[in-house]
Amino acid sequence: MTEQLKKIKKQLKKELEKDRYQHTLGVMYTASCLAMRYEGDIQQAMLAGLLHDCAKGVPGDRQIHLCKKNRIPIRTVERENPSLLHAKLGAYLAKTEYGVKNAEVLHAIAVHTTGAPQMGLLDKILFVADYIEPNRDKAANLAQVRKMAFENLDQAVFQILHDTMHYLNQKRGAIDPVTDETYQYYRQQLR
Ligand code: DGI
Ligand code: FE
Ligand code: FE
Repeated sequence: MTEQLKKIKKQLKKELEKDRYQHTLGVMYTASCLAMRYEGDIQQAMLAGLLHDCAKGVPGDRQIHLCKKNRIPIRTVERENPSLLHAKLGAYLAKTEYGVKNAEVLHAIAVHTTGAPQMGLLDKILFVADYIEPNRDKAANLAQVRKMAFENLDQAVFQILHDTMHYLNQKRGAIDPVTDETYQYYRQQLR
């Protein structure tokens, strides 16, 4: 593990709740495995995995405050569901508080909750790793998605979006237009 990763890991251990920290390590190692499988940059995958939820411990009202203060635009769906904000705010904090300079890593963190149409390899690796890491146990079709992740990454991205839309519809959660757009994009891609 690089010195940069070791240092950030120590910092996050203090910042995050125990379970969130364990999840973060799970995503870091799962992302590294996916990078091996798809010939991505392993260190970048680990860095994105380690930091992706770095803003998760910040309370909703403070997330909104920090976004306003730092001129990060807040959309209506984000104001109404501040849990969506930790991705964008996380990318900002990764840059300003944890010293990450790599634009691809920051982008992957920024889109990790909703996904985005035309995601790059690192974006997809983080999006999938977040869903399948070993500590996860609640999502539908987990065993199937875990296997699929190592066979066809785009298919796994689509399946996760499909199951997330279903989950949000069932619990009547607001669907972020970006989640919907991403879902439609990958559905079209796989036709
Ligand atoms: O931060 P994590 O819990 O590790 O994972 P995450 O950042 O992917 O957030 C997962 C939650 O985000 C999950 O409960 C589904 C939710 N989510 C994803 N897309 C949307 C969404 N929630 C709303 N309200 N709208 C969305 O479009
Ligand atoms: Fe997250
Ligand atoms: Fe996460």
